[in-house]
Amino acid sequence: MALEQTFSIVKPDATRRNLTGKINAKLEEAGLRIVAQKRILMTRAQAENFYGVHRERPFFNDLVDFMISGPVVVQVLEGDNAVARNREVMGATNPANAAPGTIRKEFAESIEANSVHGSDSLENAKVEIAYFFSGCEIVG
Ligand code: IDP
Ligand code: MG
Repeated sequence: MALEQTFSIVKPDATRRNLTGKINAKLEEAGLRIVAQKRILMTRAQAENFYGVHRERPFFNDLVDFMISGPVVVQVLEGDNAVARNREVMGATNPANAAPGTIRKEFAESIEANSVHGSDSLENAKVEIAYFFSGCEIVG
């Protein structure tokens, strides 16, 4: 088992409904340790750059509007196989397809307002962590 760090976001639909604690409990129950966390309001430029790989997708503008519609909680999660483990506890992108007990199955409102982001690879995790956190903000 490899000890990894991954990047997570509690999205605006979840902060609006005061679900940060419930989501954090799910992450911790899955064996993930929250080693950095802060609540921010993303700028449009930050959100556009963060989701840059989706720029050509039809939902891109709506997604950016959604991500800046309220505060988000950005996090660094640490644990054995943290990238895959977090994707597992998050559940499928579309909550209709998410497995029982996952964050998106329990909390997501829609395929867009799906409560959490999680890095999809170790390589992207490193880029995404560095985008929002400096080294001294991460305390493992
Ligand atoms: P992921 O968050 O499960 O990795 P991605 O395909 O990377 O899913 O999409 C990024 C985000 O874009 C999703 O979490 C969701 O908020 C939004 N999104 C993805 N597909 C759609 C769609 O078909 N309609 C609207 N929003 C979408
Ligand atoms: Mg993704």
